[in-house]
Amino acid sequence: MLSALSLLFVMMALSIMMLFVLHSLSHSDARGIREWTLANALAALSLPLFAARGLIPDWLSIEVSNALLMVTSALMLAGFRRQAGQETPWPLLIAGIAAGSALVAVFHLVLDSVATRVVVTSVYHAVLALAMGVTLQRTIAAAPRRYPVRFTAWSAFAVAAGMLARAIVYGLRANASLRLDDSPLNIIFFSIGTLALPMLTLGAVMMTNAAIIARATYAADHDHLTGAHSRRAFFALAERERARAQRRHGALSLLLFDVDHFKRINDSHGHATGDRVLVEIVLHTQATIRGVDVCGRLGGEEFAVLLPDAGETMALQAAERLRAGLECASRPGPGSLGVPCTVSIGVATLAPNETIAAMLSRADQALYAAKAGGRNAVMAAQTGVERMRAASAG
Ligand code: GH3
Ligand code: MG
Ligand code: MG
Repeated sequence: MLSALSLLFVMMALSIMMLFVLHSLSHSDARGIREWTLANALAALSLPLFAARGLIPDWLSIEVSNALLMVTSALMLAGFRRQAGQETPWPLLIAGIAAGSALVAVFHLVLDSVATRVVVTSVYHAVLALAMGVTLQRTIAAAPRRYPVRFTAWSAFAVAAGMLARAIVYGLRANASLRLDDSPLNIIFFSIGTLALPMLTLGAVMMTNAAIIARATYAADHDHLTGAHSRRAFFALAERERARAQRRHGALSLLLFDVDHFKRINDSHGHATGDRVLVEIVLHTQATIRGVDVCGRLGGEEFAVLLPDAGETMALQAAERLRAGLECASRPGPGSLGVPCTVSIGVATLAPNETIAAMLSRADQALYAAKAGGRNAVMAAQTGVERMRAASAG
C-alpha cells in the first residue's frame, strides 16, 4: 500500500535520478541547468529530514526541511526564467521564502498547528508554480518546439491547482490534528507533491533538449559567416520546391551569382573586409528578394537564390535588381560597402522534368558567360534545346 513515508522516499529517489539526467546536460551552454540541479539537490536533502520526523530535532524536520523545499520551488522558477532570458526577482523570492519560513516557525513554536503550516506552505508552492506556468506560457510562441513548453507549463498549472486545493482543504480543517498520516486525502496531496518536482524537471530537460536540437539544426542549415542557407539545406529546399513545381505545373527559377574579382578585394583590403563584404552581400540579397525566396551560400563567394513560382521574366528582373542594387551599394556614399563590389549572375528556369543539378549546371554556364562578357552582368541560361543546337553548331 502507498504510505506517505514511501512517497517521500520515491520523491527523493526521483530527485536523485533527475540529478543524473540534468548532469547529462551540464556540458551544454543551456540556461537554467544550474538552478534546476540545485533545486533537485535541495529537495533530495530536505526529504529525509521530513521522513525523520520524531527521530531528529523538530526544527530540522519542520523549519529547515520546509525552508529547503521553498528554496527548491524558487530555484525551479529561477531556472525557467533564466531559460526564457528573463531576470529572476530574487529580492521578492527571498522575501517570500523568509515570510513562509517565519510563518511555519510561528505555527510550530507559538501556535502549533499542522494544518495551518500546510496551508502556508501550499499557498507558497501554489504561487510559485503559477509563476512558473505563466513564465513558460509566455515563451510558447518563440519556442523551437511547443510540446515540451506546453507539457511543462501545464504541469506547473496542475501543481498550482493541486497545492491550492490542498491549502483550501487543510484551511477548512484548521483544527484537525494532522501528521504524516496515510489518510487517502493526505496520500492524494502527497502524490501531487511527489510528482511535481520530477515532472517540472522532466519538462525542463525536454525543453533544453529541444533548444539544443534547434540550435544544432540551425547551425547545420546555415552558413556560419553570412547566415545564408548552407549548401546542404539549400539543395534540400531546392529539391522540395522542384517536386512541388513539377506536381503543380508551376514555375521555379534559380539565380547563381559570384562576386567579381573577389580575390582583389581580399588582397587589397584584407580578408576581414572580404568577410564583411560577403555578409553585406547576403544582407542586401535578403532585403531584395521575396520572403518565399531562399538565399544559399554554395561555397566561397558563390551564392544562389531559389525563386519559387517565378518564371524566367520575373527571375531576370530579380537578378537585375540584385546586381544593380549591389553595384549602387558599393559606390561611395552613405551606407556604402566601402569597396567596389559587383556580381555576375546566371539565371535558369526549371524545364519540364529537369533535375536541380541540370538546372544548376545551366545557371553555371550562364554565370560563366556573364563573367566572360565582362562581369557585373545578368545572363539567362540557355534551354536544353538551345544548348544542343549551340553544341552541334560548335
Ligand atoms: P572572378 O571575378 O572570376 O570570380 O574572380 P574572383 O577573384 O572572385 O575569383 P577567385 O575564384 O579567383 O577568387 C575567389 C576568392 O574568394 C579566393 C578565396 O580566397 C576567397 N574566399 C573564399 N571564401 C572566402 C571567405 O569566406 N572569406 C573571404 N574573405 N574570402 C574568401
Ligand atoms: Mg568571384
Ligand atoms: Mg568563385
